Amino acid sequence: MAENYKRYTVTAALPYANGPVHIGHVAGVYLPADIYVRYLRSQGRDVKFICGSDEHGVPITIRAKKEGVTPQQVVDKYHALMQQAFADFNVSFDIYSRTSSQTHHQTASDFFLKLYNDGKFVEQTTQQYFDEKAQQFLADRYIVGTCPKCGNDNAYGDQCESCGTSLNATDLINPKSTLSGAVPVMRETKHWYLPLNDYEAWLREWIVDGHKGDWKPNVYGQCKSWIDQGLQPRAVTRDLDWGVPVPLEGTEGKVLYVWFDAPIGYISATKDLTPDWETYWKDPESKLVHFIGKDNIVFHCIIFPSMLKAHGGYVLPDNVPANEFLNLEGDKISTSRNWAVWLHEYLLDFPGKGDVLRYVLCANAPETKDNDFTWKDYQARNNNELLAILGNFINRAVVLTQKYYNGEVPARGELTDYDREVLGVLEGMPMVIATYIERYRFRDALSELMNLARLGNKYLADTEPWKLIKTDEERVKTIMNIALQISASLSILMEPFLPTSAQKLSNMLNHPLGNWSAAGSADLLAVGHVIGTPELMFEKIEDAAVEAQVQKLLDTKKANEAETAVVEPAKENISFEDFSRMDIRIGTILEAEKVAKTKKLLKLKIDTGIDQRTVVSGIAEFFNPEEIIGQQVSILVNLAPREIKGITSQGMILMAENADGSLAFVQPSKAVKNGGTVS
Ligand code: B3M
Ligand code: ZN
Repeated sequence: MAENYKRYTVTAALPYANGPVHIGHVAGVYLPADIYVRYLRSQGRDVKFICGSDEHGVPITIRAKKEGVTPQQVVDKYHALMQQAFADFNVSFDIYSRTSSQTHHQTASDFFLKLYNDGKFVEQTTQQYFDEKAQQFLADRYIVGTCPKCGNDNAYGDQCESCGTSLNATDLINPKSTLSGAVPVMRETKHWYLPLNDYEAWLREWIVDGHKGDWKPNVYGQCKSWIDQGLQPRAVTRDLDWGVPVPLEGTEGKVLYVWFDAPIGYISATKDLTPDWETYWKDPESKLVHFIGKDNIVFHCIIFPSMLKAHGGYVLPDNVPANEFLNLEGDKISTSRNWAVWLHEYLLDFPGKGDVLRYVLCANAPETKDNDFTWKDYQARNNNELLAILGNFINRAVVLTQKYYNGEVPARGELTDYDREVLGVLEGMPMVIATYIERYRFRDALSELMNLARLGNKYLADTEPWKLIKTDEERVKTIMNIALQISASLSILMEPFLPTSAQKLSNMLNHPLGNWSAAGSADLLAVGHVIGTPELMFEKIEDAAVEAQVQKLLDTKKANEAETAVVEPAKENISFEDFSRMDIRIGTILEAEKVAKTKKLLKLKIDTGIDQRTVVSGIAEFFNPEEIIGQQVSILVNLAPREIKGITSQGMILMAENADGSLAFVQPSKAVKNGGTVS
């Protein structure tokens, strides 16, 4: 495809090193970026794929506090974990750097100083929120309150994640410290601001007029609406002790705002990667593309470009193909609630199945709207698509070639109309897929790839070489040649999406993965070329495997509910005499039956040691009558008898209530003689 650019600088959002990577991150950012980059490389284009851990900011210090360790320990742990998970998942970064690196601190400091010296900042002393208990200024995620735009009660001091609005802490309604829960007071402090209002006209021209139509509607729409509302100066420093120190005299206790330093991390990482980094960032023939999630749009489309513009000399992003969010089994993915499928855990639970997840997350990517990941869909897409269509086609082509021709590619004879039609589709496919990829429409690209496999499958099913071999050997040679050419093209075209499977297929065909431009050819595999041995590209995923994952999520849900359940406050004190008036004994359940026409009631016969008596108890929802016979329970024997549904209940069984409302017997820890007192 014709492109005016000579080289590509592709970045993927730097994930906060405050937790592992989950499938939402993967589907939103890292997978589309990796597909794009692998495709560009296959096209022979010059590309650098940049990422690294975002190790500053309040998300890190909050996590450190929660885990009872230092911020450095937090970032060391999660940086290593994420780097490994990305590598195991075949995300092909050219560098995975980190913002705590020396290079980054230097680069970010220099960037700040250049803007400072050029008079691009406004210095302002203002009243900011301060937590008197924690003795700390509250910025960003240290403060929550109600979003003035959408009413979300949990908006952060720098952004509302519900509506995406970028905020200043002073915009919040009813602000509260997340450190102590205290209502903050105002205190004076000095900071440096980037006057975004000065860039408004320029941003309008560059985005609103310049990128209409080529930026995704969700990205374009958000940008336009911010610009239309009017931009305000934005503080680029913070009163915190974790981050890149402000490189000015007399600024102890101040660091660069994490969203000021993090995007500069793309530049520092490129510096660590290549001495030629400036070409990738400054030459107008370099195409800069930022892959991000939708909550990062304002930072990549408004703030960072304004920083680059203020600095001068840098290229601006050609595109920012932000995705929407992926939900999990109908619920928003959440690190704090552990509602996620963690990439490193997935790779442990499903060894060798990285490509399956890549396939499912791309096929169902949240490109234009939020989407839902379910384990049922994961299983279905593997079994009905990867295995039944792609795997099945390849397997037939390779196995039959081995069987009929000892693996030698047969020559085509005369072509039928059907053959010509199939070869025509094959020839056009690389361009169709490329066009989608270059427009960041990865779902559509993948779906076309599968259409090619589907066509191959149908071609074999229609022509039935396994039957024809008995009557028309010559015709079968043509059919198998065509099936093999489709397979070879598939190996090239699928590589960006399914790199491990593509490599397997290339081994099976004994043909190296070629350049994109080779795909589509009817003569990719030469006549007489000997292919390799068949191996399985995909295998069936059984119910048990996905059920185990669903169970894991149900356990998480339960644990969350238990954690958030309120423990009732203690009742008023009573005297020992009050207590000793209660006569509680250990007894044994002799009989149990449901009380007719009720949902909750069981009629029990209990040996209290004193006598055998009837007790009506509201426990039927939690116990089967048969299963509780013989169990020991605690019973209040001197409770005045009560009439319940026409039955006289003599006493009350003591029950303990769980967070989910379920009930348990209060039982002795070892057998006690019936009538034993509880005191
Ligand atoms: N760490 C936010 C995030 O993980 C942030 C991205 C930085 S990209 C320069 O959503
Ligand atoms: Zn909001």
